[in-house]
Amino acid sequence: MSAEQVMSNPTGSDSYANKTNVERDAGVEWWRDARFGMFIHWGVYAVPAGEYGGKVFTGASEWLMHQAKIPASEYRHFAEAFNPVAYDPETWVRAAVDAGMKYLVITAKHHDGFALFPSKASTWNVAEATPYGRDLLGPLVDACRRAGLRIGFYYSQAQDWFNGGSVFGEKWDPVQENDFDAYLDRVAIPQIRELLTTYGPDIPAVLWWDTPSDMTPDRAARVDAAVQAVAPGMLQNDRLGLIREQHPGHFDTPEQRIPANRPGRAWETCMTTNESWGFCASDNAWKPAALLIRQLCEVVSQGGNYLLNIGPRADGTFPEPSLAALREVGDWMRVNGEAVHGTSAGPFPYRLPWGFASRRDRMMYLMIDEWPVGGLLEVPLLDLPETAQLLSDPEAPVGFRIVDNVLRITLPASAPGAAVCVVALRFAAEPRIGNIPSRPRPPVIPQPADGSLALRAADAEIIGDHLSLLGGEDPFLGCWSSVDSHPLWRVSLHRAGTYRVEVIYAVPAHREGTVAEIRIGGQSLPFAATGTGGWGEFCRAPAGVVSLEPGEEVEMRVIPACVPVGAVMNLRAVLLTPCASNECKEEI
Ligand code: FHN
Repeated sequence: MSAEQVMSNPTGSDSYANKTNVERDAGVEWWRDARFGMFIHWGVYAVPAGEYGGKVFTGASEWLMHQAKIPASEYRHFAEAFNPVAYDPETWVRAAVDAGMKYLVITAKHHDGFALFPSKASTWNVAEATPYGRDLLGPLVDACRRAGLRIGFYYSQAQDWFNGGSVFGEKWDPVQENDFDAYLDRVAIPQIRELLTTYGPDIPAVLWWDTPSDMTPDRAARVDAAVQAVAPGMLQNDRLGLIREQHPGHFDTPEQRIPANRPGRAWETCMTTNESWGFCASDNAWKPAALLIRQLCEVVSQGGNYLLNIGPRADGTFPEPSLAALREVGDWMRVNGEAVHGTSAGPFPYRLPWGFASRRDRMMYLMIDEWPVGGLLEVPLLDLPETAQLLSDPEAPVGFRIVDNVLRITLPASAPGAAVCVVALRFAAEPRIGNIPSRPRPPVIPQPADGSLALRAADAEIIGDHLSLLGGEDPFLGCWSSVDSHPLWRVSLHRAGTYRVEVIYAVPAHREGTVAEIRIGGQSLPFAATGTGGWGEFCRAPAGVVSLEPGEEVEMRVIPACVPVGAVMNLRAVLLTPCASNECKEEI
Protein backbone atom coordinates (compact mmCIF):
# COMPACT_ATOMS: atom_id res chain seq x y z
CA MET A 1 0.00 0.00 0.00
CA SER A 2 1.49 3.36 -0.95
CA ALA A 3 1.51 6.52 1.14
CA GLU A 4 -0.83 8.12 -1.41
CA GLN A 5 -3.40 5.40 -0.97
CA VAL A 6 -3.31 5.93 2.76
CA MET A 7 -3.60 9.68 2.46
CA SER A 8 -6.71 9.25 0.38
CA ASN A 9 -8.21 7.09 3.10
CA PRO A 10 -8.85 3.69 1.52
CA THR A 11 -11.72 2.88 3.87
CA GLY A 12 -13.57 5.90 2.51
CA SER A 13 -14.83 6.33 6.04
CA ASP A 14 -15.01 9.33 8.28
CA SER A 15 -11.42 8.98 9.50
CA TYR A 16 -9.90 10.34 12.62
CA ALA A 17 -8.16 12.93 10.42
CA ASN A 18 -11.50 14.52 9.57
CA LYS A 19 -12.33 15.28 13.15
CA THR A 20 -11.94 18.68 14.73
CA ASN A 21 -9.42 19.29 17.50
CA VAL A 22 -12.22 19.45 20.03
CA GLU A 23 -13.47 16.04 18.96
CA ARG A 24 -9.96 14.61 19.11
CA ASP A 25 -9.31 16.05 22.58
CA ALA A 26 -12.56 14.56 23.70
CA GLY A 27 -11.05 11.29 22.49
CA VAL A 28 -8.32 11.60 25.12
CA GLU A 29 -10.81 12.45 27.85
CA TRP A 30 -12.44 9.05 27.59
CA TRP A 31 -9.09 7.41 28.34
CA ARG A 32 -8.60 9.42 31.52
CA ASP A 33 -12.13 8.66 32.65
CA ALA A 34 -11.90 4.97 31.84
CA ARG A 35 -9.23 4.24 34.46
CA PHE A 36 -9.46 0.48 33.96
CA GLY A 37 -8.76 -1.56 30.85
CA MET A 38 -7.84 -5.03 29.63
CA PHE A 39 -4.53 -5.87 27.97
CA ILE A 40 -4.53 -8.99 25.79
CA HIS A 41 -1.32 -10.76 24.77
CA TRP A 42 -2.23 -13.32 22.16
CA GLY A 43 -0.31 -14.97 19.38
CA VAL A 44 1.11 -18.29 18.21
CA TYR A 45 3.27 -18.41 21.37
CA ALA A 46 0.07 -19.58 23.10
CA VAL A 47 0.60 -22.93 21.30
CA PRO A 48 3.91 -23.91 22.97
CA ALA A 49 2.77 -21.94 26.04
CA GLY A 50 6.26 -21.69 27.50
CA GLU A 51 7.55 -25.15 26.59
CA TYR A 52 9.97 -26.14 23.86
CA GLY A 53 12.02 -29.24 23.14
CA GLY A 54 10.86 -30.89 26.36
CA LYS A 55 12.05 -27.91 28.41
CA VAL A 56 9.87 -25.57 30.42
CA PHE A 57 10.82 -21.92 30.00
CA THR A 58 9.81 -19.61 32.78
CA GLY A 59 9.00 -15.94 32.54
CA ALA A 60 7.15 -14.33 29.68
CA SER A 61 5.89 -17.04 27.31
CA GLU A 62 5.66 -14.59 24.40
CA TRP A 63 9.47 -14.46 24.53
CA LEU A 64 9.85 -18.23 23.88
CA MET A 65 11.21 -17.79 20.34
CA HIS A 66 13.93 -15.54 21.79
CA GLN A 67 14.55 -17.55 24.96
CA ALA A 68 14.90 -20.89 23.18
CA LYS A 69 16.53 -19.33 20.09
CA ILE A 70 14.03 -21.01 17.80
CA PRO A 71 14.71 -20.41 14.10
CA ALA A 72 11.81 -18.88 12.17
CA SER A 73 11.62 -21.98 9.97
CA GLU A 74 10.75 -24.01 13.08
CA TYR A 75 8.78 -21.42 14.96
CA ARG A 76 6.38 -21.14 12.04
CA HIS A 77 5.11 -24.66 12.81
CA PHE A 78 3.39 -23.28 15.90
CA ALA A 79 1.20 -21.28 13.53
CA GLU A 80 0.14 -24.54 11.87
CA ALA A 81 -1.28 -25.57 15.24
CA PHE A 82 -2.85 -22.20 15.95
CA ASN A 83 -6.51 -22.78 15.26
CA PRO A 84 -8.55 -20.85 17.84
CA VAL A 85 -11.90 -22.41 17.01
CA ALA A 86 -13.26 -21.54 20.48
CA TYR A 87 -12.46 -17.84 19.96
CA ASP A 88 -15.59 -15.88 20.72
CA PRO A 89 -14.86 -12.16 20.93
CA GLU A 90 -18.29 -11.52 22.47
CA THR A 91 -17.24 -13.63 25.47
CA TRP A 92 -13.97 -11.73 25.83
CA VAL A 93 -15.72 -8.40 25.64
CA ARG A 94 -18.38 -9.49 28.12
CA ALA A 95 -15.65 -10.57 30.55
CA ALA A 96 -14.03 -7.15 30.24
CA VAL A 97 -17.27 -5.18 30.54
CA ASP A 98 -18.46 -7.28 33.48
CA ALA A 99 -15.15 -6.63 35.23
CA GLY A 100 -15.78 -2.89 34.91
CA MET A 101 -13.19 -2.32 32.19
CA LYS A 102 -13.76 0.46 29.69
CA TYR A 103 -11.17 -0.34 27.05
CA LEU A 104 -9.10 -3.13 25.68
CA VAL A 105 -5.64 -3.21 24.09
CA ILE A 106 -4.66 -6.29 22.08
CA THR A 107 -1.29 -7.31 20.65
CA ALA A 108 -1.88 -6.88 16.92
CA LYS A 109 1.74 -7.98 16.50
CA HIS A 110 4.22 -8.88 19.23
CA HIS A 111 7.99 -9.34 19.01
CA ASP A 112 7.68 -12.69 17.21
CA GLY A 113 6.35 -10.70 14.26
CA PHE A 114 3.10 -12.69 13.95
CA ALA A 115 0.17 -10.49 12.92
CA LEU A 116 -3.30 -11.27 14.23
CA PHE A 117 -4.69 -9.59 11.12
CA PRO A 118 -4.39 -10.23 7.37
CA SER A 119 -1.48 -8.22 6.05
CA LYS A 120 -0.09 -7.45 2.63
CA ALA A 121 3.25 -6.60 4.25
CA SER A 122 4.09 -10.07 5.54
CA THR A 123 2.65 -13.54 5.03
CA TRP A 124 3.47 -14.24 8.70
CA ASN A 125 -0.10 -13.46 9.68
CA VAL A 126 -3.15 -15.31 10.93
CA ALA A 127 -4.89 -15.40 7.56
CA GLU A 128 -1.99 -16.94 5.65
CA ALA A 129 0.05 -18.90 8.19
CA THR A 130 -2.61 -20.69 10.24
CA PRO A 131 -5.41 -23.19 9.60
CA TYR A 132 -7.79 -20.64 11.11
CA GLY A 133 -7.16 -18.54 8.04
CA ARG A 134 -9.02 -15.35 8.90
CA ASP A 135 -8.77 -12.07 10.73
CA LEU A 136 -8.89 -12.12 14.53
CA LEU A 137 -9.01 -8.37 15.13
CA GLY A 138 -12.05 -7.48 13.02
CA PRO A 139 -14.55 -9.58 15.01
CA LEU A 140 -13.10 -8.25 18.25
CA VAL A 141 -13.42 -4.69 17.01
CA ASP A 142 -17.06 -5.37 16.14
CA ALA A 143 -17.78 -6.93 19.53
CA CYS A 144 -16.15 -3.97 21.28
CA ARG A 145 -18.16 -1.53 19.21
CA ARG A 146 -21.41 -3.29 20.09
CA ALA A 147 -20.53 -3.21 23.80
CA GLY A 148 -19.32 0.39 23.80
CA LEU A 149 -15.78 -0.68 24.70
CA ARG A 150 -12.84 1.18 23.14
CA ILE A 151 -10.18 -0.93 21.50
CA GLY A 152 -6.50 -0.14 21.05
CA PHE A 153 -3.74 -2.00 19.25
CA TYR A 154 -0.38 -2.95 20.71
CA TYR A 155 2.18 -3.06 17.92
CA SER A 156 5.83 -4.08 18.33
CA GLN A 157 7.23 -1.51 15.94
CA ALA A 158 10.90 -2.32 16.51
CA GLN A 159 11.50 -5.84 17.74
CA ASP A 160 10.51 -8.36 15.13
CA TRP A 161 12.45 -11.62 15.29
CA PHE A 162 10.74 -13.06 12.23
CA ASN A 163 10.46 -10.26 9.66
CA GLY A 164 13.94 -8.78 9.99
CA GLY A 165 13.31 -6.17 12.64
CA SER A 166 15.35 -5.43 15.71
CA VAL A 167 16.45 -8.21 18.09
CA PHE A 168 17.41 -7.74 21.72
CA GLY A 169 20.83 -9.27 22.31
CA GLU A 170 22.34 -11.80 19.95
CA LYS A 171 20.59 -12.85 16.77
CA TRP A 172 20.14 -16.57 16.19
CA ASP A 173 18.67 -16.86 12.72
CA PRO A 174 19.86 -15.53 9.34
CA VAL A 175 16.36 -14.06 8.71
CA GLN A 176 17.25 -11.56 11.41
CA GLU A 177 20.28 -10.30 9.46
CA ASN A 178 18.44 -7.47 7.85
CA ASP A 179 18.44 -3.74 7.38
CA PHE A 180 16.28 -2.26 10.13
CA ASP A 181 15.26 0.74 8.01
CA ALA A 182 14.23 -1.60 5.22
CA TYR A 183 12.16 -3.55 7.76
CA LEU A 184 10.42 -0.37 8.88
CA ASP A 185 9.53 0.54 5.31
CA ARG A 186 8.61 -2.96 4.21
CA VAL A 187 6.78 -4.34 7.25
CA ALA A 188 6.22 -2.05 10.23
CA ILE A 189 4.98 1.14 8.59
CA PRO A 190 2.73 -0.63 6.06
CA GLN A 191 1.24 -2.79 8.83
CA ILE A 192 0.65 0.24 11.03
CA ARG A 193 -1.22 1.82 8.13
CA GLU A 194 -3.23 -1.34 7.70
CA LEU A 195 -4.20 -1.23 11.35
CA LEU A 196 -5.16 2.43 11.09
CA THR A 197 -7.24 2.09 7.97
CA THR A 198 -8.90 -1.32 8.00
CA TYR A 199 -11.28 -1.19 10.91
CA GLY A 200 -13.09 2.08 10.45
CA PRO A 201 -13.20 5.43 12.20
CA ASP A 202 -11.72 5.78 15.67
CA ILE A 203 -10.15 2.33 15.46
CA PRO A 204 -7.75 1.88 17.07
CA ALA A 205 -8.50 4.16 19.98
CA VAL A 206 -4.88 3.81 21.18
CA LEU A 207 -1.58 2.77 19.62
CA TRP A 208 0.51 0.95 22.18
CA TRP A 209 4.17 0.78 21.12
CA ASP A 210 6.76 -1.35 22.84
CA THR A 211 10.52 -1.96 23.28
CA PRO A 212 11.85 0.83 21.03
CA SER A 213 15.26 -0.80 20.50
CA ASP A 214 17.01 0.77 17.47
CA MET A 215 14.26 3.41 17.23
CA THR A 216 16.41 6.49 16.69
CA PRO A 217 14.67 9.89 16.68
CA ASP A 218 14.66 9.80 12.90
CA ARG A 219 13.03 6.37 12.73
CA ALA A 220 10.48 7.26 15.38
CA ALA A 221 9.66 10.41 13.44
CA ARG A 222 9.09 8.35 10.28
CA VAL A 223 6.71 6.02 12.05
CA ASP A 224 4.93 8.89 13.75
CA ALA A 225 4.57 10.72 10.43
CA ALA A 226 2.88 7.65 8.97
CA VAL A 227 0.48 7.60 11.91
CA GLN A 228 -0.26 11.33 11.81
CA ALA A 229 -0.93 11.16 8.07
CA VAL A 230 -3.85 8.84 8.69
CA ALA A 231 -4.85 9.61 12.27
CA PRO A 232 -3.62 12.98 13.49
CA GLY A 233 -3.60 13.22 17.24
CA MET A 234 -3.83 9.44 17.64
CA LEU A 235 -3.53 8.51 21.30
CA GLN A 236 -0.14 6.85 21.75
CA ASN A 237 1.94 5.58 24.65
CA ASP A 238 5.50 6.65 25.45
CA ARG A 239 7.37 3.74 23.87
CA LEU A 240 7.66 4.80 20.24
CA GLY A 241 11.22 6.12 20.19
CA LEU A 242 14.37 5.65 22.19
CA ILE A 243 14.53 9.30 23.18
CA ARG A 244 11.38 9.81 25.13
CA GLU A 245 11.64 13.59 25.20
CA GLN A 246 11.30 13.67 21.43
CA HIS A 247 8.38 11.24 21.26
CA PRO A 248 6.82 11.31 24.70
CA GLY A 249 3.44 10.07 23.52
CA HIS A 250 0.35 10.92 25.53
CA PHE A 251 0.94 8.72 28.54
CA ASP A 252 3.68 6.94 30.50
CA THR A 253 3.60 3.19 30.93
CA PRO A 254 5.09 1.89 34.18
CA GLU A 255 5.19 -1.87 33.73
CA GLN A 256 4.39 -4.34 36.52
CA ARG A 257 4.66 -1.58 39.10
CA ILE A 258 2.82 1.37 40.54
CA PRO A 259 4.94 4.51 40.66
CA ALA A 260 5.87 5.66 44.15
CA ASN A 261 5.12 9.27 43.31
CA ARG A 262 2.52 10.62 40.96
CA PRO A 263 4.12 11.22 37.58
CA GLY A 264 3.41 14.67 36.18
CA ARG A 265 1.83 13.17 33.06
CA ALA A 266 -1.00 10.83 32.29
CA TRP A 267 0.08 7.26 33.01
CA GLU A 268 -1.04 3.68 32.87
CA THR A 269 0.31 0.74 34.87
CA CYS A 270 0.17 -2.49 32.91
CA MET A 271 0.12 -5.59 35.06
CA THR A 272 0.00 -9.34 34.53
CA THR A 273 -2.55 -11.55 36.32
CA ASN A 274 0.13 -14.22 36.83
CA GLU A 275 3.78 -13.73 35.81
CA SER A 276 3.62 -14.11 32.04
CA TRP A 277 1.91 -11.84 29.51
CA GLY A 278 1.23 -14.57 26.98
CA PHE A 279 -0.47 -17.83 28.03
CA CYS A 280 2.06 -19.97 29.91
CA ALA A 281 0.92 -23.47 30.85
CA SER A 282 3.31 -23.80 33.81
CA ASP A 283 2.65 -20.38 35.32
CA ASN A 284 0.28 -20.80 38.24
CA ALA A 285 1.33 -17.69 40.09
CA TRP A 286 -2.13 -16.15 39.77
CA LYS A 287 -2.54 -12.97 41.75
CA PRO A 288 -5.53 -13.11 44.05
CA ALA A 289 -8.42 -10.89 42.99
CA ALA A 290 -8.06 -8.96 46.27
CA LEU A 291 -4.55 -7.95 45.21
CA LEU A 292 -5.72 -6.88 41.75
CA ILE A 293 -8.45 -4.77 43.33
CA ARG A 294 -5.95 -3.23 45.71
CA GLN A 295 -3.62 -2.39 42.82
CA LEU A 296 -6.49 -0.88 40.87
CA CYS A 297 -7.35 1.32 43.86
CA GLU A 298 -3.76 2.36 44.39
CA VAL A 299 -3.32 3.26 40.71
CA VAL A 300 -6.57 5.21 40.59
CA SER A 301 -5.72 7.04 43.81
CA GLN A 302 -2.54 8.25 42.12
CA GLY A 303 -4.40 9.38 39.02
CA GLY A 304 -3.35 6.52 36.75
CA ASN A 305 -4.99 3.90 34.58
CA TYR A 306 -4.73 0.16 35.29
CA LEU A 307 -4.33 -2.12 32.28
CA LEU A 308 -4.74 -5.68 33.47
CA ASN A 309 -3.41 -8.40 31.21
CA ILE A 310 -5.00 -11.64 30.06
CA GLY A 311 -3.09 -14.24 28.04
CA PRO A 312 -5.68 -16.31 26.14
CA ARG A 313 -5.03 -19.95 25.32
CA ALA A 314 -4.31 -21.03 21.75
CA ASP A 315 -7.91 -22.24 21.37
CA GLY A 316 -9.16 -18.70 21.98
CA THR A 317 -10.40 -19.07 25.55
CA PHE A 318 -9.29 -17.17 28.64
CA PRO A 319 -7.60 -19.32 31.33
CA GLU A 320 -10.08 -20.11 34.10
CA PRO A 321 -8.06 -18.43 36.89
CA SER A 322 -8.08 -15.16 34.89
CA LEU A 323 -11.82 -15.47 34.36
CA ALA A 324 -12.38 -16.16 38.04
CA ALA A 325 -10.30 -13.12 38.99
CA LEU A 326 -12.17 -10.95 36.47
CA ARG A 327 -15.49 -12.10 37.92
CA GLU A 328 -14.39 -11.18 41.44
CA VAL A 329 -13.06 -7.84 40.32
CA GLY A 330 -16.38 -7.29 38.50
CA ASP A 331 -18.36 -8.07 41.65
CA TRP A 332 -16.30 -5.47 43.46
CA MET A 333 -16.62 -2.95 40.64
CA ARG A 334 -20.40 -3.26 40.50
CA VAL A 335 -20.50 -2.06 44.10
CA ASN A 336 -17.54 0.31 44.14
CA GLY A 337 -17.02 1.32 40.52
CA GLU A 338 -17.96 4.94 41.18
CA ALA A 339 -14.69 5.26 43.14
CA VAL A 340 -12.83 4.31 39.94
CA HIS A 341 -14.55 5.52 36.75
CA GLY A 342 -14.26 9.20 36.00
CA THR A 343 -12.28 9.90 39.14
CA SER A 344 -9.00 11.68 39.58
CA ALA A 345 -6.17 11.26 42.08
CA GLY A 346 -6.98 11.64 45.74
CA PRO A 347 -6.06 14.95 47.38
CA PHE A 348 -3.45 13.64 49.78
CA PRO A 349 0.18 14.35 48.88
CA TYR A 350 1.30 11.40 51.04
CA ARG A 351 0.36 7.76 51.53
CA LEU A 352 -2.45 7.00 53.92
CA PRO A 353 -1.86 4.28 56.51
CA TRP A 354 -5.19 2.55 55.79
CA GLY A 355 -5.50 2.72 52.02
CA PHE A 356 -6.17 5.13 49.19
CA ALA A 357 -8.45 7.94 48.06
CA SER A 358 -9.88 9.20 44.79
CA ARG A 359 -12.31 12.00 44.02
CA ARG A 360 -14.83 13.30 41.56
CA ASP A 361 -16.48 16.72 41.86
CA ARG A 362 -17.82 16.96 45.39
CA MET A 363 -17.23 13.29 46.14
CA MET A 364 -14.23 11.75 47.81
CA TYR A 365 -13.81 7.99 47.93
CA LEU A 366 -11.83 6.45 50.77
CA MET A 367 -10.64 3.01 49.69
CA ILE A 368 -9.87 1.14 52.87
CA ASP A 369 -7.36 -1.63 52.45
CA GLU A 370 -6.47 -2.10 56.08
CA TRP A 371 -9.48 -1.98 58.35
CA PRO A 372 -8.81 0.41 61.24
CA VAL A 373 -8.82 -0.95 64.77
CA GLY A 374 -12.36 -0.82 66.16
CA GLY A 375 -13.59 0.68 62.89
CA LEU A 376 -12.27 4.15 63.72
CA LEU A 377 -10.87 5.65 60.55
CA GLU A 378 -8.71 8.76 60.76
CA VAL A 379 -8.68 10.91 57.65
CA PRO A 380 -6.37 13.94 57.44
CA LEU A 381 -9.16 16.36 56.51
CA LEU A 382 -10.08 19.54 58.35
CA ASP A 383 -13.69 19.78 57.14
CA LEU A 384 -16.74 17.66 57.68
CA PRO A 385 -18.49 15.98 54.78
CA GLU A 386 -22.23 16.38 54.28
CA THR A 387 -22.69 12.63 54.02
CA ALA A 388 -20.65 9.48 54.46
CA GLN A 389 -21.71 6.08 53.17
CA LEU A 390 -20.21 2.62 52.87
CA LEU A 391 -20.76 1.65 49.24
CA SER A 392 -21.00 -2.05 50.07
CA ASP A 393 -23.60 -1.44 52.77
CA PRO A 394 -25.36 1.89 52.29
CA GLU A 395 -27.59 1.27 55.32
CA ALA A 396 -24.68 0.72 57.73
CA PRO A 397 -24.33 3.54 60.24
CA VAL A 398 -21.31 5.73 59.50
CA GLY A 399 -20.50 8.51 61.94
CA PHE A 400 -18.13 11.40 61.42
CA ARG A 401 -16.70 14.28 63.43
CA ILE A 402 -13.58 16.39 63.58
CA VAL A 403 -11.33 15.77 66.57
CA ASP A 404 -7.90 17.40 66.91
CA ASN A 405 -7.86 18.49 63.29
CA VAL A 406 -8.58 15.02 62.00
CA LEU A 407 -11.78 13.74 60.45
CA ARG A 408 -12.78 10.66 62.41
CA ILE A 409 -15.12 8.28 60.68
CA THR A 410 -16.81 5.60 62.72
CA LEU A 411 -17.36 2.40 60.76
CA PRO A 412 -18.50 -1.08 61.74
CA ALA A 413 -15.92 -2.61 64.10
CA SER A 414 -14.83 -5.28 61.64
CA ALA A 415 -14.30 -5.18 57.88
CA PRO A 416 -17.39 -6.17 55.88
CA GLY A 417 -15.28 -8.15 53.41
CA ALA A 418 -11.78 -9.17 52.41
CA ALA A 419 -11.37 -6.76 49.50
CA VAL A 420 -10.92 -3.01 49.67
CA CYS A 421 -13.95 -1.33 51.21
CA VAL A 422 -15.04 2.10 49.98
CA VAL A 423 -16.52 4.96 51.97
CA ALA A 424 -18.03 7.71 49.82
CA LEU A 425 -17.91 11.21 51.31
CA ARG A 426 -19.87 14.10 49.84
CA PHE A 427 -18.61 17.60 50.59
CA ALA A 428 -20.32 20.95 50.17
CA ALA A 429 -17.00 22.45 49.07
CA GLU A 430 -13.43 21.35 48.57
CA PRO A 431 -12.25 20.13 52.00
CA ARG A 432 -8.98 21.34 53.48
CA ILE A 433 -6.21 18.79 53.85
CA GLY A 434 -4.52 18.18 57.21
CA ASN A 435 -1.19 16.69 58.17
CA ILE A 436 -0.33 13.07 57.52
CA PRO A 437 -1.46 10.89 60.41
CA SER A 438 1.57 9.35 62.03
CA ARG A 439 1.83 5.60 62.11
CA PRO A 440 2.03 4.34 65.67
CA ARG A 441 5.40 2.80 66.44
CA PRO A 442 4.87 -0.87 67.34
CA PRO A 443 6.08 -1.85 70.83
CA VAL A 444 9.51 -3.39 71.39
CA ILE A 445 9.23 -7.18 71.25
CA PRO A 446 10.34 -8.91 74.48
CA GLN A 447 12.41 -12.08 74.16
CA PRO A 448 10.62 -15.09 75.71
CA ALA A 449 12.36 -17.19 78.34
CA ASP A 450 13.38 -19.93 75.88
CA GLY A 451 15.19 -17.29 73.81
CA SER A 452 13.31 -17.96 70.56
CA LEU A 453 11.91 -15.00 68.67
CA ALA A 454 9.08 -14.84 66.17
CA LEU A 455 9.14 -11.52 64.33
CA ARG A 456 5.63 -11.52 62.93
CA ALA A 457 4.31 -9.39 60.10
CA ALA A 458 1.72 -7.77 62.35
CA ASP A 459 4.40 -6.60 64.82
CA ALA A 460 6.60 -4.89 62.24
CA GLU A 461 7.01 -1.19 61.76
CA ILE A 462 6.64 -0.59 58.04
CA ILE A 463 9.28 1.75 56.69
CA GLY A 464 8.35 3.34 53.34
CA ASP A 465 5.13 3.30 51.37
CA HIS A 466 5.43 0.18 49.26
CA LEU A 467 4.82 -2.57 51.72
CA SER A 468 1.52 -3.39 53.40
CA LEU A 469 0.13 -5.61 56.07
CA LEU A 470 -2.31 -7.95 54.34
CA GLY A 471 -4.01 -11.25 54.93
CA GLY A 472 -6.65 -10.51 57.58
CA GLU A 473 -6.52 -13.11 60.34
CA ASP A 474 -3.32 -14.68 59.05
CA PRO A 475 -1.34 -11.56 58.28
CA PHE A 476 1.68 -11.18 56.06
CA LEU A 477 3.60 -8.30 54.55
CA GLY A 478 2.84 -7.99 50.86
CA CYS A 479 2.46 -5.69 47.86
CA TRP A 480 6.18 -5.12 48.35
CA SER A 481 6.95 -3.15 45.23
CA SER A 482 9.94 -0.98 46.10
CA VAL A 483 13.42 -1.43 47.54
CA ASP A 484 12.72 1.72 49.54
CA SER A 485 10.25 -0.11 51.79
CA HIS A 486 10.99 -2.72 54.44
CA PRO A 487 9.80 -4.07 57.78
CA LEU A 488 11.58 -3.23 61.02
CA TRP A 489 11.26 -5.01 64.34
CA ARG A 490 12.78 -3.83 67.61
CA VAL A 491 13.60 -6.56 70.06
CA SER A 492 14.62 -6.46 73.67
CA LEU A 493 17.28 -9.15 73.62
CA HIS A 494 18.65 -10.58 76.83
CA ARG A 495 20.39 -13.74 75.65
CA ALA A 496 23.75 -13.45 73.91
CA GLY A 497 24.71 -16.21 71.52
CA THR A 498 24.16 -17.65 68.07
CA TYR A 499 20.72 -17.91 66.50
CA ARG A 500 19.37 -19.77 63.50
CA VAL A 501 17.38 -17.47 61.29
CA GLU A 502 14.44 -18.74 59.25
CA VAL A 503 11.96 -16.94 57.05
CA ILE A 504 8.31 -17.78 56.42
CA TYR A 505 7.49 -16.41 53.01
CA ALA A 506 5.71 -17.05 49.71
CA VAL A 507 6.63 -16.26 46.12
CA PRO A 508 5.59 -17.80 42.82
CA ALA A 509 7.37 -20.87 41.50
CA HIS A 510 10.51 -20.45 39.42
CA ARG A 511 11.93 -17.67 41.55
CA GLU A 512 15.65 -17.78 42.16
CA GLY A 513 18.39 -15.46 43.38
CA THR A 514 18.90 -13.15 46.32
CA VAL A 515 15.96 -10.84 46.83
CA ALA A 516 16.68 -9.49 50.27
CA GLU A 517 19.15 -9.01 53.03
CA ILE A 518 18.23 -9.77 56.61
CA ARG A 519 19.94 -7.29 58.90
CA ILE A 520 20.05 -8.20 62.54
CA GLY A 521 22.09 -6.45 65.17
CA GLY A 522 24.64 -5.13 62.68
CA GLN A 523 24.96 -8.44 60.80
CA SER A 524 23.64 -9.24 57.41
CA LEU A 525 22.37 -12.44 55.77
CA PRO A 526 21.54 -12.60 52.06
CA PHE A 527 18.18 -14.27 51.48
CA ALA A 528 17.25 -16.05 48.26
CA ALA A 529 13.48 -16.41 48.16
CA THR A 530 13.26 -19.37 45.82
CA GLY A 531 9.84 -20.27 44.40
CA THR A 532 7.34 -21.68 46.87
CA GLY A 533 4.59 -22.30 44.32
CA GLY A 534 2.48 -19.17 44.60
CA TRP A 535 1.82 -15.93 46.48
CA GLY A 536 -0.30 -17.85 48.97
CA GLU A 537 2.01 -20.89 49.38
CA PHE A 538 4.01 -20.04 52.49
CA CYS A 539 7.05 -22.08 53.40
CA ARG A 540 9.72 -21.91 56.11
CA ALA A 541 13.27 -21.59 54.81
CA PRO A 542 16.65 -21.24 56.55
CA ALA A 543 18.46 -17.93 56.08
CA GLY A 544 21.63 -18.58 58.09
CA VAL A 545 23.06 -17.97 61.52
CA VAL A 546 23.82 -14.74 63.40
CA SER A 547 25.70 -14.04 66.59
CA LEU A 548 23.93 -11.49 68.78
CA GLU A 549 24.72 -9.43 71.85
CA PRO A 550 22.01 -8.40 74.31
CA GLY A 551 20.41 -4.98 73.87
CA GLU A 552 17.32 -3.01 74.82
CA GLU A 553 16.29 -2.24 71.22
CA VAL A 554 18.09 -4.50 68.81
CA GLU A 555 16.89 -3.70 65.28
CA MET A 556 16.01 -6.41 62.81
CA ARG A 557 15.11 -5.57 59.22
CA VAL A 558 14.50 -7.36 55.93
CA ILE A 559 15.84 -5.06 53.21
CA PRO A 560 14.98 -5.87 49.60
CA ALA A 561 17.88 -6.20 47.20
CA CYS A 562 15.66 -5.93 44.13
CA VAL A 563 12.01 -6.12 43.10
CA PRO A 564 11.52 -9.15 40.83
CA VAL A 565 8.38 -9.26 38.64
CA GLY A 566 5.34 -8.58 40.82
CA ALA A 567 6.82 -7.98 44.26
CA VAL A 568 9.74 -8.87 46.52
CA MET A 569 7.89 -11.61 48.42
CA ASN A 570 5.03 -12.12 50.81
CA LEU A 571 6.60 -12.26 54.26
CA ARG A 572 4.83 -13.80 57.23
CA ALA A 573 7.60 -13.91 59.83
CA VAL A 574 11.29 -14.10 60.58
CA LEU A 575 12.14 -16.70 63.23
CA LEU A 576 15.21 -16.76 65.45
CA THR A 577 16.06 -19.88 67.41
CA PRO A 578 19.03 -20.01 69.80
CA CYS A 579 21.61 -22.59 68.77
CA ALA A 580 22.67 -25.14 71.34
CA SER A 581 26.24 -24.56 72.52
CA ASN A 582 28.77 -25.12 69.68
CA GLU A 583 25.98 -26.20 67.33
CA CYS A 584 26.12 -23.31 64.82
CA LYS A 585 29.65 -22.03 65.28
CA GLU A 586 30.96 -23.25 61.92
CA GLU A 587 28.05 -21.59 60.07
CA ILE A 588 28.79 -18.03 61.17
O1 FHN B 1 8.70 -7.46 25.96
C1 FHN B 1 7.43 -6.99 26.25
C2 FHN B 1 6.59 -7.97 27.00
O2 FHN B 1 6.53 -9.16 26.30
C3 FHN B 1 5.20 -7.38 27.18
O3 FHN B 1 4.59 -7.16 25.94
C4 FHN B 1 5.29 -6.09 27.93
C5 FHN B 1 3.99 -5.38 28.14
O4 FHN B 1 4.20 -4.09 28.58
N1 FHN B 1 6.18 -5.15 27.24
C6 FHN B 1 7.50 -5.64 26.91
C7 FHN B 1 8.51 -5.41 27.88
O5 FHN B 1 8.55 -4.09 28.31
